Amino acid sequence: MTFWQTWQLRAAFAHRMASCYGREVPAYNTLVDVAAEINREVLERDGAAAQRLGRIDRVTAERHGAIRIGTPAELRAVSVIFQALGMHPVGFYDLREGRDSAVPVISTAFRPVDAAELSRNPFRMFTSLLVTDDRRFFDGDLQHRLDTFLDRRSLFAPELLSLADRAISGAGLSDPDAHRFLDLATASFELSSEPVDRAWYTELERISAVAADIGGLGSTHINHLTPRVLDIDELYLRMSARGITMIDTIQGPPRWAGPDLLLRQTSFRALAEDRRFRLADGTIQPGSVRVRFGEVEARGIAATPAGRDLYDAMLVEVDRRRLDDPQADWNELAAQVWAEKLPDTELGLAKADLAWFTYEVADHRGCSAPTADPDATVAQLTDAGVLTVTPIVYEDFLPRSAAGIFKSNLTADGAVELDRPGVARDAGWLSDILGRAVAEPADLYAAQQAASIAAARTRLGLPDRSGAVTPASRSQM
Ligand code: OOG
Ligand code: NI
Repeated sequence: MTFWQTWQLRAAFAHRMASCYGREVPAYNTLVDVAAEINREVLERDGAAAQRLGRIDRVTAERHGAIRIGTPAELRAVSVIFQALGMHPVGFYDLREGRDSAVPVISTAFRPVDAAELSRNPFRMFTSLLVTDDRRFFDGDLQHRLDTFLDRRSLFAPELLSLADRAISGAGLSDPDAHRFLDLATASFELSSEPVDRAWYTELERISAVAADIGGLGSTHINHLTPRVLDIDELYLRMSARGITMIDTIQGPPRWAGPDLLLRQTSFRALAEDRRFRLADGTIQPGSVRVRFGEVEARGIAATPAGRDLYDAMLVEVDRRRLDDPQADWNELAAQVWAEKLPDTELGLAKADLAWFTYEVADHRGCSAPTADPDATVAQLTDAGVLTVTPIVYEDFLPRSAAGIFKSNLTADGAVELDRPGVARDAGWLSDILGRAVAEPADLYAAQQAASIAAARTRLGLPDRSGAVTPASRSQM
């Protein structure tokens, strides 16, 4: 290759992260093997239905990673590297809020945003930033020492950042530059063998293992890399059967009879990894930490804001029923709630405006459909067989699941003073730090759905009404 386009850099980066992480955490390779084995079986069993939410080659290659960063300046730098890979900040997640799972970070996900880029390679990175000035976690003295420590470290070489700038302005890199860029980018996320300051790490760990993982080290590293699987319940059983300890649950929606919605995730428990520690007297001692785990996910259809509200309300309802019946199986209760409240077909979800879809003119109608009534709604045209629906895959994350994933891998709860005032952070703050807008997931899905409706109307010779469709509005045609 003489010139590497943005998506080729992204695919190569994802690939390199996988080799690096598989070397560092070999159980990850087992997870990938089992996921691939299950995907092959589901494809054989379900045929086309297995590819309803993405072609099998996309699903098999699909990964998300997670990294944790210490300062706004570090976050800005990492954002430039991801921009060079065609990955843009989407969504704002505040993980400090959970009453029993508070973690001192806020997060966003860097990912491709348009459909063509997603189908070339959907690699995304869940990126968390430590909030050192949040008094619920860090007092003034500790914040000061933490900030000083973090300001002294340098995670990304200037050469890497200038190659990233070049990749952004040129929409890719020449062959030698691409290799250098990928080498430097990958190395930035490799686990360092530098000894860890024992006293400092332990002090932070008492507050939060996540704080220690970020602020206790002189460098950053990939925390986990997550393959996508088509049957996560089966994966959970098969990993357990191989003697790998999984966390207690699958996070997110339950297994149920209707279409997959949003995102289901689970992980194996963080493994003890060898680290060298430097003691106060300067001696180096072997030890271990448990912060990295292996996660796997099953992706479903993207929910509209109304669908998200319903999702949140259903989770609350499951919690409520569980209080009444603590022995009940969570999945069973949840599947009941889902069956009561959620339409169990794609079309039902589309008509209730609970999930996002793209619409296309059905093949047999050819280029023009003279009977299409200009006033017909999307639902009417779909019922009449003029339009077909295709679900839009959920490309983002879920705050409650993310908090659960963080939490289920911590060995201790840490110390948080929830009654102290926190420090306000939101998507606007994050956009200012990054110097580019953090996209709202719903806007991206709404635009994709609206564009498909506009294209279908054009094909049917109907007047353009795309101006009438605003983000997250009902899907009237
Ligand atoms: C991130 C945890 C959240 C997900 O997939 O929801 C996450 C982390 O542990 O750094 O990865
Ligand atoms: Ni994850």
